[in-house]
Amino acid sequence: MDLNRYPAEPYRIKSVETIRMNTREERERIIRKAGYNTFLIDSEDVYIDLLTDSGTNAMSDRQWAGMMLGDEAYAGSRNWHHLEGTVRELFGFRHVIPTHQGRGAENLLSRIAIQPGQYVPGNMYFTTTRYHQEANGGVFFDIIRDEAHDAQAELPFKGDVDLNKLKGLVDRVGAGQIAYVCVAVTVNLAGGQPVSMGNLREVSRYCRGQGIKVFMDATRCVENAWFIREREEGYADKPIRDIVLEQFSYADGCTMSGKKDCITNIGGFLCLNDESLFQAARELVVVFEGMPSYGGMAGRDMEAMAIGLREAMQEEYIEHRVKQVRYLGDLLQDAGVPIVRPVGGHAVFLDARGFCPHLKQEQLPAQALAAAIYVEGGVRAMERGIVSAGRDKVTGKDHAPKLETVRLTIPRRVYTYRHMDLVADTVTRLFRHREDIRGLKWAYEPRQLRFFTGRFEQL
Ligand code: PLI
Repeated sequence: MDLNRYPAEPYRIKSVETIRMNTREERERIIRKAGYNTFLIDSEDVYIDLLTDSGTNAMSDRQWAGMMLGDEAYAGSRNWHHLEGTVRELFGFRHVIPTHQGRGAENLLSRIAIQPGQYVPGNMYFTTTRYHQEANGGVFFDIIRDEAHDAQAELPFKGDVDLNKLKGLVDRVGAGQIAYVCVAVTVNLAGGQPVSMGNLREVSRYCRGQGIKVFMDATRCVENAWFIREREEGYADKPIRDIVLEQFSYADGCTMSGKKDCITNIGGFLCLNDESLFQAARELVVVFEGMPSYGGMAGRDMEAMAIGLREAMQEEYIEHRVKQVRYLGDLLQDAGVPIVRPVGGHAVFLDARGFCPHLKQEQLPAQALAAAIYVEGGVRAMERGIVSAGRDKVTGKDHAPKLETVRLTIPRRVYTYRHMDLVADTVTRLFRHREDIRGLKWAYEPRQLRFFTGRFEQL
């Protein structure tokens, strides 16, 4: 194996959790009982769990040691001061508001920064982000470059904002009708695709000129920084933490799911520079999350998050992280399996349209493919297509995204390269008899974020 292309783990294993493969017959019964929704399968019934990289991370010995230093006071916990100081130092924002996870921060930001009827332009939607924007009267408007919707377009920064789309919207509706611009680094549903520093700079310059605020979805900001260093001129020798800091210098604040790039199992926060927005968020956090010094987290969780965020910026960690994901992508690509190119930071996305050309989008090919992967080899993946996209709030019609994908999401520091071999083997075997995959129809469709708990039947 080429150790530069696929570096060895920069950690050794101190504690293990046993996993077990069940039989195909068992898995056929389990997936039927779960309504063909991988979210509804019990963890014990899964061999390799690639449902999400959210909260599924392995913490370090230092984080676990930090858990023992939890100061569980209701107010003014010392772990809060540690977390607040760490985020200010590493992200560069003036104010930090803790929340129980990322969507808690999205809820607060949407409530304080959106007036009903205002637009919220963003580089592709994310499920919970758009939910909170719309629940507060906002209208999501997609400003990602066109190629992000094309699984095969091989570009270094497929997550970039198309500035002409943003300018076109501002010219049409006026800057006063824009709540703020939301830029995700990286873009989850485009395949974990990064945004270039040049693009962040341009968006910031334009928005500042128009008096429009920019908030970043910082959830995978360290992975984004790694791609900037790998691909953008002038960054090859810059430390990751400097790149992260520069990214945020182009924003007025951010929402963060600590469950990803803080390498923890729970937690999040909202960052703001503006004083009046900060006051508004402080007033609201006590309603939805808890005191402004814990925001729904235990003291020990805040300690683990402060330590984890610093660990995420260690060079060896982030290089191994991104390249392990790439390893799985390369295996699948070499086997001829259609995947979203290039491989992003946290997951390999299978192109379900290419994998199941015999299924139409209304037959829910990605949902069916995720279920079939589980049956084939006990590997749990997630649908990221028409089911996740939900319905248009006004017309009630299904959003029909161009990208119909299944996400194989790699938890941080949890699995080895050999596990990736097994996943690739499972998916490749299924690919050889892909015409056996049957489409699905809804049996129960929840009204909000329907992918989490929806149920299906085979056609
Ligand atoms: O799951 P939360 O509430 O901590 O974070 C919400 C959230 C916000 N932004 C982005 C880009 C996300 O990916 C995200 C959560 N993602 C999940 C759960 C995932 O499986 O991708």
